[in-house]
Amino acid sequence: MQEYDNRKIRKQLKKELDKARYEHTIGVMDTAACLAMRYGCDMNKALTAGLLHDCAKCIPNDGKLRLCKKYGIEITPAEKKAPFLLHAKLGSYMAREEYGVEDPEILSAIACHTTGKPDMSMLDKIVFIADYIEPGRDRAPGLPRIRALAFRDLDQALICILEDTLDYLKSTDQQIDPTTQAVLDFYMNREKPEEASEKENL
Ligand code: DGI
Ligand code: FE
Ligand code: FE
Repeated sequence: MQEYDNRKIRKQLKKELDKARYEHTIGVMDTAACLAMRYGCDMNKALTAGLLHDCAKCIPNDGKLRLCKKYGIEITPAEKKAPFLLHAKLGSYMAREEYGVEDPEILSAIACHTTGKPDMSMLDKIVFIADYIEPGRDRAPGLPRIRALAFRDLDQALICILEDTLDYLKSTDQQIDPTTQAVLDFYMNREKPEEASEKENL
């Protein structure tokens, strides 16, 4: 299995990101690696995905729109209204084209790190959660609780983050990408396998 040269990627990223975003990126990389250790996910994939998740973040919004059109990346109505959302999909494209990352699991985790997606892989969840709880984050409510939960129950942490994000977006009257709500609905409605088998045994 291919491992990527994270040191080389870091050097390249340092030129593309501002200082705060670079530090956040290192926080996400390290936190994703810790979660991968905890849950038996591939640590090297978590490191590379964490490192590159925001690689398109510092491109101005009009540039994001222009590049997505140029590269044939679909722009949904929600993304048109809130173009910063595109840094996830565009970042996934750039991770492949500019950083040489071809692993589909890493590219998926980058592409869905902002809104999530229904039926995420473990690596998708790890990067999504690491992005929210990395040590440099301090604004979201209840972070200590979510940080602890992330190391106990990945899906419950995912649900809490989606709920808190949607509450925050509603309270600030921001455009909500239907994907974000759809992901929460998916995880809220999904029965846990144990519960399903308990019912079968009744
Ligand atoms: O890029 P980061 O700031 O590290 O983190 P991110 O990619 O998760 O983006 C965080 C922001 O994304 C946060 O303010 C919540 C916002 N977000 C998540 N889902 C939606 C959304 N913003 C809008 N407008 N609509 C969404 O559905
Ligand atoms: Fe991001
Ligand atoms: Fe981020």
